[in-house]
Amino acid sequence: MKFSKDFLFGAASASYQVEGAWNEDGKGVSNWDVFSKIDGKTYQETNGDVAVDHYHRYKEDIALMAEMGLESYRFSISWTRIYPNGDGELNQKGLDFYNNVINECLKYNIIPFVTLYHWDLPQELEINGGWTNERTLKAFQQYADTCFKAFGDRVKHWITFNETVIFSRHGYIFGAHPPGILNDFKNYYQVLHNVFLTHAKVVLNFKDSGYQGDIGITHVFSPAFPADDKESSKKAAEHANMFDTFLYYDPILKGTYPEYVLNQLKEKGYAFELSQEDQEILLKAAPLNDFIGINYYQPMRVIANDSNTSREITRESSTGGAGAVSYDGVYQTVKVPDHSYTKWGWEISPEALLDGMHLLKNEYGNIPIYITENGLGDEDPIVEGEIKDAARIDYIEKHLKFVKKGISEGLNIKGYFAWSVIDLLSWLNGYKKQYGFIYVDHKDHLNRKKKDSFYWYQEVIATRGEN
Ligand code: BGP
Repeated sequence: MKFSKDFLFGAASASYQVEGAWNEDGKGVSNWDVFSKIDGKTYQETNGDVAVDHYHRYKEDIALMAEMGLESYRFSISWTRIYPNGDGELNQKGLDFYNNVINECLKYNIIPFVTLYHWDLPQELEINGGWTNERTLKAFQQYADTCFKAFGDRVKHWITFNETVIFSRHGYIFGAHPPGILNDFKNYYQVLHNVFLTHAKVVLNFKDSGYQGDIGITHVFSPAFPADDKESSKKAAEHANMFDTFLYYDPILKGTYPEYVLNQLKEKGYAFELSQEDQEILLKAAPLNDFIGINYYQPMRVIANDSNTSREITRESSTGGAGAVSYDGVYQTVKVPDHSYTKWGWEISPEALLDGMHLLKNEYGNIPIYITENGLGDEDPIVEGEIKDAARIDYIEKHLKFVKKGISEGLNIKGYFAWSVIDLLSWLNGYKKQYGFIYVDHKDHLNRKKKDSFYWYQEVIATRGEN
């Protein structure tokens, strides 16, 4: 079986991770521009000031994407290029840059798949409370509308937010993302809700204003499975899915929150403000989502957690990725000895992607799914100047096989975006954790070089994944 003509083969990036040019052409300062320079705040050896200089080299990069045969490029817009302070004055040069990127994609028939928010919040908004402040919620709606007006004649695929849960959890519980706060569960849940509500308002505006195209959100996707055969682990997996999947997918796709989680939060004193009006907005927007984007790297393997004492969650636990989550008295994630893991301890399980997507279908019906990120973070071997990333090829090949299987089983999967199109800045690991099809030589003027996986993906796209 081949992938159909309509299935989109893509690859992704995000503004802070690739662009650089952090203070050029009128761009304002983002929370990451500040946070990544605070000593001890991140694990990275460096920051995104220059990143891989995509801002100046987008033409070269998009030409390489075209050579690879890429059908769609998922990238994000840096809010502070458009509105340097988040709201207030508009920066024409920022609009010009993204107009150029979009036009360059279209020149090669590459479909631009645009994320409005991939974590780089204007610092002016961050210091005034970030996503806990109504001003940010309003500013985002204005920024989104500006983008729809400016680019909507050519952009037909919009993602409002990338991985709400990761930037909220890392920002308010792990302290590993801005604003760098530890263990503030109350604000973590409040921020989640504020962002879902903002998403709903943006979707309603998009549809009411008659903009043409598809709009959705991208969530991290780490479906939970029992780590062993114990009944208690099965129960723990059900609960983990409520906390770590349905809590995010329900408000978007059903317009409600899972009762079980709301009750748990009430008991622990973490309940967030949820007005009648908010609930009506969520309910109204839910059926208007055109797709759901899922970023899949690994599942969670869980067992019960009976502890009632609050475990301190630190930045150490956040580097383990989604697998390192635990909720006291409910569940905890564990490593399973005979499963395979990446160098960074992320489990490799293409089967769990398929099982997880069936879980989504059972819960939400057959809403179109785009896999908006999936890929292998590795330190790629260089042999005589060639980048021999066989492990990445193996990883993506296996995941695509299960995507294909999912389609044959009736899942409505519309496209696959590998993370990432080019080597870029990993939020917590600097430049040494590589994901790209294109290598960037940090010792030699950021020169680009095609990896083995570049040629492999080119062949996959050309043959529509026949092999
Ligand atoms: C996702 C983010 C991406 C990317 C990816 C890999 O959560 O949306 O921006 O960074 O994870 O993560 P990491 O770089 O930490 O390995």
